[in-house]
Amino acid sequence: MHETEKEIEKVILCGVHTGALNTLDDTTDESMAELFELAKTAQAEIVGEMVQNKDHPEASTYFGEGKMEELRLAAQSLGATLLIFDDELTGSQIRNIESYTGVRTIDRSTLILDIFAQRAISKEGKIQVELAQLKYALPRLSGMGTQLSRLGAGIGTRGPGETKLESDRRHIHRRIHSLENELSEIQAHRNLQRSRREKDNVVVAALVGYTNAGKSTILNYFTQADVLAENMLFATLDPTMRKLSLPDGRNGVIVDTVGFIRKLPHHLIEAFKSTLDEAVLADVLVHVIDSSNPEMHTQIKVVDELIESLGCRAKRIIAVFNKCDVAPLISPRPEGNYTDYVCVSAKSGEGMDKLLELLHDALPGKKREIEVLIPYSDSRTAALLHESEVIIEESYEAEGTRVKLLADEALCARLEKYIVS
Ligand SMILES: Nc1nc2c(ncn2[C@@H]2O[C@H](COP(=O)(O)OP(=O)(O)OP(=O)(O)O)[C@@H](O)[C@H]2O)c(=O)[nH]1
Ligand SMILES: [Mg+2]
Repeated sequence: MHETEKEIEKVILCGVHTGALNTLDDTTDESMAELFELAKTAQAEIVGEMVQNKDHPEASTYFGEGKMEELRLAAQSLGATLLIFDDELTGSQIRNIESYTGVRTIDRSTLILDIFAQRAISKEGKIQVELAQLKYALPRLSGMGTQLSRLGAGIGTRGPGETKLESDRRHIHRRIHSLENELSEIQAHRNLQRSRREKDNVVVAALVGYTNAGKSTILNYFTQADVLAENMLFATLDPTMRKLSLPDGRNGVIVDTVGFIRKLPHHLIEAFKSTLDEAVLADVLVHVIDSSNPEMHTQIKVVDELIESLGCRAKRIIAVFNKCDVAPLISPRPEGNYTDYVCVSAKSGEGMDKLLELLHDALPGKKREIEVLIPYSDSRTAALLHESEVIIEESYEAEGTRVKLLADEALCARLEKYIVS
């Protein structure tokens, strides 16, 4: 079969610079740079960029009147086929901008959703993305361009166009309902797996962090997982779980999760709730930070805020300043919400032992090495130790059996009267 090559979109990126540099919602230079990366990730060709200094975006057209005209002319002369705005647009803003410029218009959220749609592999991931897309589209139907409800628009406010809109709405509601049902079935399966892990005392560490920070590379380092780790945004969508061998033999699992980014559409967070639960319910969070990125501090803030909004603030959090092979030296204890921190390079392996040590200490059920002397009269305790396979060294002496072993708190308490060191 022939597949016609997808035409490359020629894009102009648009944003408003409010000057309020300390708020994360502002369209700063970094946010525009990120929009650039996102557009590139979606395989667009960026032909221009337009930023207006303004207290806040205009309600009707986002840009002011003069800037709109400038945008219209620029779009014409550059042959732009798509305008991407850095903030979420309303349905009427989309409609107004499109009819003024004659160019299809989307916003940052739509772009992120589009990238997610390209990346989704698992059934769960696909459902989550579609759900987020539909919920995003619903209040914007009348402005959504040709895909859904263009028929009849512009002729009159009622008539066939309106009817089409209504049936589109109904259709979307039905679809949302059926997707939510499917998702809750998958969720039930996930819960079952989780309760099995809990029953087996499997401890869980979840990798969270800004997109492209190196989460998957860390997972691969520890577990030879072969998860796609790429220099691109949102390489990972599905949570990947791998066995983590802790030095004291405890059963651990490490989970890789979807990356965060500023201005992540809230419908997306909502739809990804079930996968993000893997992080929410983990014993320890590992916040992976790209310390070579000049925007490191903003990115830490974005992730901290998301951790907080997921209700995980009180969790034990290990901050991992990754990519230390190419990063400038980190100041002692950089700002952020975490219990411990470590500088590593998942690429060269530097600091990774220390990270494993921190995980070992932070995960529940930690074992420590003790030495006990068990009198020959207590054969039950000796048998118990042999069964639980925790013995490192054993020797028979006049007073009893001398055993060096790894013991968790419960076992330590039980052996207390025999402990010699
Ligand atoms: N120099 C250097 N590059 C690294 C290091 N760790 C990861 N990278 C690179 O950073 C890029 C992103 O790594 P990933 O592991 O895919 O990042 P991620 O956090 O999983 O990203 P998403 O899945 O997109 O959220 C890749 O090109 C890696 O090779 C490191 O320690 N040093
Ligand atoms: Mg990844």
